[in-house]
Amino acid sequence: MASLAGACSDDLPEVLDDGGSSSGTTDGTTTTSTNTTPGTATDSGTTSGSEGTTVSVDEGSSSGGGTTTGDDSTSSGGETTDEGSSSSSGTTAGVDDDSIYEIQDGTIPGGANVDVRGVVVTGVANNAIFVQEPAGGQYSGVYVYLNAVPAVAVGDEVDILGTAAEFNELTEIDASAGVVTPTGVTGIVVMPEVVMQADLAPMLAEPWEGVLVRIEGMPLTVSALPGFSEFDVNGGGAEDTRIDNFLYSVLDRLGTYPDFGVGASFTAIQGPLNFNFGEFKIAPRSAADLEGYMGGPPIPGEPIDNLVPGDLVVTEVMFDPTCAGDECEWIEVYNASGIDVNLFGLRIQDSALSVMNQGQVAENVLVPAGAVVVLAHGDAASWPYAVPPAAYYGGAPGLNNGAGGDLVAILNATEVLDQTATYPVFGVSDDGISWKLDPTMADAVANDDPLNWCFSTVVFDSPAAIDEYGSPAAVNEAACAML
Ligand SMILES: [Ca+2]
Ligand SMILES: [Ca+2]
Ligand SMILES: [Ca+2]
Ligand SMILES: [Ca+2]
Repeated sequence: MASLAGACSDDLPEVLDDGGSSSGTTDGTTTTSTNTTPGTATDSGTTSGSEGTTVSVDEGSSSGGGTTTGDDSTSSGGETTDEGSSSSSGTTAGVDDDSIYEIQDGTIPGGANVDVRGVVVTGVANNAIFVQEPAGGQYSGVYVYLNAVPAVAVGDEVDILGTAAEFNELTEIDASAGVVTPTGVTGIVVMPEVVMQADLAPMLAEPWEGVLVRIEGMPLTVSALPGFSEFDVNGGGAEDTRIDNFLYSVLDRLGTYPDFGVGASFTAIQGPLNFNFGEFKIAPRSAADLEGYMGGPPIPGEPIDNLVPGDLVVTEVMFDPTCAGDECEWIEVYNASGIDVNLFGLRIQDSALSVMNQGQVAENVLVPAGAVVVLAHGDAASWPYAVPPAAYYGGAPGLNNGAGGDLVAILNATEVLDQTATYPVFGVSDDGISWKLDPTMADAVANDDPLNWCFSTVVFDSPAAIDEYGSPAAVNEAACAML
């Protein structure tokens, strides 16, 4: 998965949007923040569904490759190398066809230019694809970084010119300066390799990296929600398998998966085996890759995907707490819907309004009608206050402390449910003082007006012996602090 990190590096800076004084320390959070990055590339799957379109084609190679790769795909007998097929395909004469096997098993070193022909697209992300040798087997798949929206679809046969790369333990073809050329053959069905969950244990999974794999269980039960819109499943053995949101996100489609959570289950899950942040992950590509869904225990409260803009209101924003690196930023959310709501899946963004830079509530948070709750950046380890928040949303977004201020937006799977006005900043004067909405103006339209907000006047906690001002999970006071 070397490339994912490489692939995403372009996006990383934007994650750290906490421009304020804290930026140095905020960098520390990058690990977590960036983890969101691959995750949230999610809906790319759909975006890139822009099939039909043609990729920028190198006509030189495609003219030769068209026939060659056609042959390649039919000669799916030998799984060892391409050599058999390339030699067998007389048309290829003179073309040295590198295979994915050679790239994945190290025969071709990182940094080498590669010319891979007649491989099949098995997954499409927003700036990358997975491809596989039609013969399948171990070492048959690889991640291909494009740095552009792929103009190919699952099942397309392609030729690839690029560079073999190994980065953060991920093997990839970097085709960002190369070319991916459809041969014109489409609709090729690559059968997934059925593996045991134990085969995907960290020490054993390497040969399957990039390969379309499938696990089956009786059933595969959701065992954990680690955040970042991913989840773990367990079919009864010792090994949990992480399910990625890189190509398709269940957590962003909770309407499709009612009562999703720990205890929900599937009978089979398949997708290319991704690798990032030290974990192998199966990346399903569509609902079809997630078979036999059964909901878990009923989840209390109305799911956020049934809410409409205005049902939830952001009423308070601690954008510059005094803790290190602003790891303990928090927001307050008011349930104005009139019914009890469950915030599971709620996404939190800042002024970038970017899925590349968002947090998400990954647990059930029941908010009774009319109640306010606190949602916090980071995790419990970085929370300095006596009263815990209702939930943590992870390492992104970072709310800007610097010039221009920032805002908070909260979203369900499909739309912004509420967005605040842009808060003003006052340098060190606003440190540890929350920005709060006038309690008589607690609605999603009134909070668009910065004149309905001001800074807090009441001390709520004194971590590290420094007074901090705000009213987390309590109705805001009317008074305003003058900064
Ligand atoms: Ca901040
Ligand atoms: Ca400040
Ligand atoms: Ca609003
Ligand atoms: Ca409050």
